Amino acid sequence: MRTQVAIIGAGPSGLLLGQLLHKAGIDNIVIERQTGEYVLGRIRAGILEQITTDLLREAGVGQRLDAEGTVHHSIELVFAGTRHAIDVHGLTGGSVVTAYGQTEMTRDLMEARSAANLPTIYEAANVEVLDYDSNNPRVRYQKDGQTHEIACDFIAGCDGFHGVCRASVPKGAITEFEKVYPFGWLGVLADVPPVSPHAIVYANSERGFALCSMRSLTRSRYYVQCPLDDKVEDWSDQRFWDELRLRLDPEMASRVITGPTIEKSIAPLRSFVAEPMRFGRMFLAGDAAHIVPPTGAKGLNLAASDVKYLSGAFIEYYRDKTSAGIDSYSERCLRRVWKAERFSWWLTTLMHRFPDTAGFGQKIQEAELDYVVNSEAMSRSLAENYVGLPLNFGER
Ligand code: FAS
Ligand code: PHB
Repeated sequence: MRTQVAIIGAGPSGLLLGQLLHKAGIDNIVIERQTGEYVLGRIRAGILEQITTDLLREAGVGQRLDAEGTVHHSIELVFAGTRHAIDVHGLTGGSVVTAYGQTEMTRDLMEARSAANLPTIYEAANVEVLDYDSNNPRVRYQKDGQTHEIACDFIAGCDGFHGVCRASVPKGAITEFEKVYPFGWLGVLADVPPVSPHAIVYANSERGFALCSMRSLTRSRYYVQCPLDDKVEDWSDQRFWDELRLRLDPEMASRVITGPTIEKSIAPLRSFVAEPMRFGRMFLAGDAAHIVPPTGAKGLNLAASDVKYLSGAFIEYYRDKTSAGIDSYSERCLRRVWKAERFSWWLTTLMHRFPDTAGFGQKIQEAELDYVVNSEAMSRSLAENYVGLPLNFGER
C-alpha cells in the first residue's frame, strides 16, 4: 500500500488530522491498534476551546457540536466555603469554551471518516515506524495473521502517551521533561442534570480538589482528587457523592443531584513534554508529544492546535511546494505547548491540596486564591489562558 500521510492512532488527533487532510485532497491512512468501540469507550475530556470548535467546523464535523454542545461564559472557583465567578467571556472580550465530550467529538470524526470511505486500519498489531529519517518512510503492522507495509511521504505520530512513535526515536535524539503529581483524579459520569449547567466549578477544600462539569444538560461529569494508591473499587457511588458534596460550598452541595454512575475511573496527573516534535519525516502530535494535568482542560485542545499546525504544514507542502510549515512545526507547537503546560501546572498547584504543603505553603495558596478572585489582572490572566491563547500568541 502507499499513501501520502500515514497517521498512527485513531484518537482525536489522528482522526481530526485525517479529516482535515482529506478535505484538502491529501491521501491518508489511519492505523489504530484498538477497535473503534474501544477508542470510543475511553471517557476523557469535555471542554473545548474556540480554536478546537472552529477546527471541527472547518473539518466539516461541527453539526452535532453546534446542536448539542453547551457554551460556557464563566467558571467558578470555590474555596473557604465561598464561590467566586470568573467572567471568562467579559474578561476576554467575548471568548467562550464549549462543553462537548471527547467521546462525541471522536464519534463525529469516525462517522465522517467512514462516510467518506477513508482507509482506517483498526486492530493493527505490532505497528512499526521505519525509515522516517529518510525520504521513504514506511509503516509496518500485522493484522489477521498477515504482515502489511505502507509506503508514505510522512508519518504523523498521533498515538498518545504510550504509543510507538515517540518510543521509536533514539534516546539521544529526544529530550523529555516530566513532573508527576502526588495524587490522581477519580472521575465519574452520571446521567443526572449538572449542578452548574452554565459554569465549570473548581473547588479547593481542606479535603482536596473537586470539579463539577457536564457533557449535556442531562449528563454530568464530576471529579475528586484522590490518593494515587486508591482503587476505583474503594469508591462506592455513595462515598463519591458524599465526598463531592463535602468539597463544595454548602449552597451548591445542597443542589447536587446524585444517581448511579455509568463510568468511574482514576487517572494519574502528570506534566510531560518531548522535544522536538519532528524527526525527519515523522511528526508527533497530541498526547504522543505532551501531557498536561487535566485541571486546565488543555490536553485535548493542545492536540487540536498541534493538528491545526501540522495539517497546515502538509497542505503547504503539497499545494504550495514549500516545506516552511514543516520546518517550523516543532518550534511553533512547543511555544504553545509550554504556555499550556505552565497554565495547567499553575491551576493544578492553585486548586489541589499537596501532601507536603502545610503551614507556609498553605498560606501562600490561600493568598494566591484571594488575589486571583480580587484582581482583575489576575482574573483576566486566568480567563485568557482558560479559553486558549491565540495560535499566533507572541509571534513577532
Ligand atoms: P489519544 O491517547 O486519545 O489517542 C491515541 C490513539 O493511538 C489511541 O486510540 C491508541 O489506541 C492509539 N495507539 C497507541 N499506540 C498505538 C500503536 N502502537 N499503534 C497504533 N495505534 C496506537 N484532557 C482534557 O482536556 N480534559 C480532561 O478531563 C482529560 N481527561 C483525561 C483522562 C485520562 C484518563 C486520560 C488518559 C487523558 C485525559 N485527557 C483530558 C487528555 C486527553 O483528552 C488527551 O489530550 C487526548 O486524548 C489526546 O488525544 P490524542 O493525542 O489523539 O491521544
Ligand atoms: C471535563 O468536563 O472532563 C473537564 C472539565 C474541565 C476540566 C477538566 C475536565 O478542567
